[in-house]
Amino acid sequence: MKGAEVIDLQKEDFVDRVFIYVKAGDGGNGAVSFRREKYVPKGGPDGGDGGDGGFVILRASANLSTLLKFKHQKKFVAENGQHGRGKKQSGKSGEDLIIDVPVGTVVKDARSGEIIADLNRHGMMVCVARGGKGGRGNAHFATSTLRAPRIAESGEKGEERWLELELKLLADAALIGFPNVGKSSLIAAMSNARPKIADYPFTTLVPNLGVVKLDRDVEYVVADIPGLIEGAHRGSGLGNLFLRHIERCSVLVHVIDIASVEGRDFLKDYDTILEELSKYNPELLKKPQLLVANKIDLLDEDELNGRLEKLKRHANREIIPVSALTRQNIDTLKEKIAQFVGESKLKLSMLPAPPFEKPKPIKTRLELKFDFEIVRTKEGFVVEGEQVKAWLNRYSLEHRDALVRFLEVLEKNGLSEKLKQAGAKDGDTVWIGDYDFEYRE
Ligand SMILES: Nc1nc2c(ncn2[C@@H]2O[C@H](COP(=O)(O)OP(=O)(O)OP(=O)(O)O)[C@@H](O)[C@H]2O)c(=O)[nH]1
Ligand SMILES: [Mg+2]
Repeated sequence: MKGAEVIDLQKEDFVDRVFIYVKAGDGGNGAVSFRREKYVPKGGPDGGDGGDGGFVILRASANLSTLLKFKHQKKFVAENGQHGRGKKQSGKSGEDLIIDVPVGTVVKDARSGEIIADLNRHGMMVCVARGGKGGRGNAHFATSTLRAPRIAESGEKGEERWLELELKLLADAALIGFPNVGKSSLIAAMSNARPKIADYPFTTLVPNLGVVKLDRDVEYVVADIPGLIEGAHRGSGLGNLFLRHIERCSVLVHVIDIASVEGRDFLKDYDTILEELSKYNPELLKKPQLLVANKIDLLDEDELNGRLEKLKRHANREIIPVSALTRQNIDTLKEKIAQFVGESKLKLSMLPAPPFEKPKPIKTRLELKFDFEIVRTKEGFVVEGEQVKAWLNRYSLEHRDALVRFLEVLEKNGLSEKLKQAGAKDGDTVWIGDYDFEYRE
């Protein structure tokens, strides 16, 4: 069992926040390839398509309570699509990367601050980066006039972005009970939370949260709620301010001072707390409740056993005797709470997940009609524009046919005319991306 971990909590809002980088997979390139057969000198084109890049998807999971795991890993990259090959073999698509986050995580674009999703139900998913579409192989480009096309598409780049994940931390389990019974001492013994502990009532003024981590996959958040007293539901003491925190927890951990240090009767304490809970909201009593008898170090064995027996008969539920001071039985308590919390999470995780429709991979639109500019530089005339860039990304012009085709498209959009206007003369150099030509009128 590993030690507990604690989040640096801001007292007022208990917000857990992390920034992560996500990158979807790039699409694989289409292949330029020709069939080779015996006795057939020139086979047809058979270059396969590239696979699509994997997506990055966030998924809400009831089994997580915090964003702690993102303190260690911040970079998430989905797999690229594989390139197409000869014999019309398509490249494999990249695996999607699914990242689990706790239910209640709000996902924002870190740059714009725009809210992308509020993942408030178990199983809810949102795509945060779309994979790039794979490029088509040359098998797609054969026409009656171009029977052996040397042309194929490159895969599109996958999306990438920084995300801000924000979680309003809610406790899974609430430690409740009279003042001074040792709630803060217990949260200190179970987690790394370091609340103030003192021998006077109402030491704790606002709930403290601590994260208890049993192993890699089991973690939960406990809240140390300020002491409740008789009349709390009406506003006596501090308790009523925090009863609504208790409403949001799935498990109640009811702490009793079995040694009666303050001279009160522990049976009466037990009843009073239940009564206050039920007067505030009767639904609270339906929550799973663990009964913890604290301060067992102050009693000798006979006395302790007698009292535990009495409490058991009175409350008719399982009791965990512990000492926050000597840490006796604290591990058992941690595991018992984990079990209770786990059961309530399991119920949540069995609800059907909301439907999710995966969006289409990224594919830039190539317009046949578009505008571009001619920029005169020392090296020659450069053809520039958004659509020019898109075409250059899509086709690698080292294949002659792709180059010819793109030049045709540019010509239809007035390439020669524009060059002339820009002052190009016979023999001048023209640049399109990394490729250069000689201008002829
Ligand atoms: N002997 C003994 N003393 C304990 C134990 N647990 C807590 N105490 C003492 O009991 C007193 C109250 O403990 P806290 O943890 O502050 O109690 P609390 O329930 O958080 O009290 P409030 O915040 O006032 O509601 C302190 O003096 C603790 O040292 C225990 O297991 N054994
Ligand atoms: Mg306290």
